[in-house]
Amino acid sequence: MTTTKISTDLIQQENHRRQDWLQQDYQALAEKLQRQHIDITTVTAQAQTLQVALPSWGVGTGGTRFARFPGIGEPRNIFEKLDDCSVIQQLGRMTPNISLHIPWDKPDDPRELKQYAEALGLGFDAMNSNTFQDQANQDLSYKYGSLTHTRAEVRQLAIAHNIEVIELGQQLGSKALTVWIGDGSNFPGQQHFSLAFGRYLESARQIYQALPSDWNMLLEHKMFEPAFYSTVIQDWGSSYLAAKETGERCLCLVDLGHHAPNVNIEMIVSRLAQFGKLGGFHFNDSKYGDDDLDSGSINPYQLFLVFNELVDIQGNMPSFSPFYMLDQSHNVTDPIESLIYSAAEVQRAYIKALLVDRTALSQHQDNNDPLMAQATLKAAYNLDVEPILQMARMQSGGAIDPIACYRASAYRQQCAQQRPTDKQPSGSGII
Ligand code: LRH
Ligand code: MN
Repeated sequence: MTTTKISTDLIQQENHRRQDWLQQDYQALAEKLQRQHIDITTVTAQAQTLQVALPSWGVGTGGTRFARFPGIGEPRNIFEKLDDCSVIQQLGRMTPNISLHIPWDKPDDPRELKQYAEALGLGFDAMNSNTFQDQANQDLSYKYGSLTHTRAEVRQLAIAHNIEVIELGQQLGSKALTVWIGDGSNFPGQQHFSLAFGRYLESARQIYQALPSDWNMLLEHKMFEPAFYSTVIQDWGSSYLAAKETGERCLCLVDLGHHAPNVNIEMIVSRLAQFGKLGGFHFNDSKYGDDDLDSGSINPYQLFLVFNELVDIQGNMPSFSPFYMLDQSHNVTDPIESLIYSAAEVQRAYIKALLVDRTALSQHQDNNDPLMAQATLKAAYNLDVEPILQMARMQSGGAIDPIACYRASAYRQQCAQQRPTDKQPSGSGII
């Protein structure tokens, strides 16, 4: 029996108040889709298969290098983070797994953590290593890099950390390791590009050798920050080359915020998938840099276009199942609300992509009819699929309106009672 943080009676009451309108809206959309020979119950069932992992580091209030303004009832440890994630899952029903970041979430007793998560009906998604910060008792620094550092002993320290993260992940039931490193340079001449990349490949191979046979290793590229002149794994090309050189189960992870403004990310998705190296996503949104804003909050059409590619790929490769995760920093909203809302925005993009008339689209492409090709995509994008999201949640025991339900539960206020806010001045950084 799963432990639940929100009373199921409250969810039923809140759903009961909205059920009739949902039925009306759902029926109206069903008739509209029927005209296109689409069965709404099939699409709703497909929507319920989408799962997006929650970032453990996104459950607490985030910050920037300037400041962090903690909210009330902040989670103080991984167990309270799991409690909050269980609320997101109970109301939204599409985020059953958590992606941990080590050592931020390093448990004293992995078995205890696994049992605690299982009691909440939660599991563990990809593990994230961290060689972009020095730990308190660390004698060798990552200041000038980690897996690509010029000194072998520093690289060995970073490799050992990644292997330790894999071993912990195995105890928790995870099936993937995400490797993002900030290694790079701030000035021309500071780093030898190919030597540094060569050191990366050697380190990645050593980590890959420790990878269990049913695991994936996900390489995450990023254009800049913390390095501001060059980054070793700076773009999808570098990531693809490294994944190819490292091994078959080494794939590329696309964090939407890690590209220059206006980069065509949906085409990068298509390329990586075409060559069998698309392994996962960190969903978020951004207007300028790696802003880590809520998914779909700035450029929802781009999120739709990414899923349009993913549905097309899935159509040709049924076994295609990338790791989907949110990677956001919630600086001014209640993180639980932002994660509920963002997961739903990812699901909305997926549902709209499922509704694209792909036969018509390929005809317009073959006939070089750009207007009708674009209009075919827009026809799906412009549909209001909210009734499908609500029905998918209600049918799987969640809330028709999860934000309203969350606020009615006063869960955050309860946490404020149970979790005294640390009066410490607001440090910076995301945890
Ligand atoms: C780097 C990144 C990476 C995580 C970190 C929290 O910007 O996207 O995925 O390790 O954020
Ligand atoms: Mn990321």
